[in-house]
Amino acid sequence: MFAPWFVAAIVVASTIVLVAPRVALAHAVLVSSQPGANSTVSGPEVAVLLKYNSRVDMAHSTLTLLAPDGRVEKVAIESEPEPGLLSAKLTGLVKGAYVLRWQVLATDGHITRGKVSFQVQ
Ligand SMILES: [Cu+2]
Repeated sequence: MFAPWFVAAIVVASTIVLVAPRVALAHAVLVSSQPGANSTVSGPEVAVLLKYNSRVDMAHSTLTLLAPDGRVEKVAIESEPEPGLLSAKLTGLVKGAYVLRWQVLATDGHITRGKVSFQVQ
């Protein structure tokens, strides 16, 4: 049969193959948000909090807001209260459907994008 060192080498190699892709996939995924996806909030001021599963680079992350009238405007990221949490403030929102689009750079160098749709009543 196989020598113990050979079996050990196979185990180590398999472990590396199984673990490596997970490390490579450690880019930022949105865990939760405020406003929540498809939620209804009150305007005209809406506080935004985006929580990611990993640390993000605030300076290389962007937010844009698609308004009910079709206008798209850039939203300034105010702060990162804790690693992986971005905060911003939306002002002057009228009643209607909005889409907040986000793009963040994770510390693994990967950019991820997504959107949060919500209604202002
Ligand atoms: Cu990644």
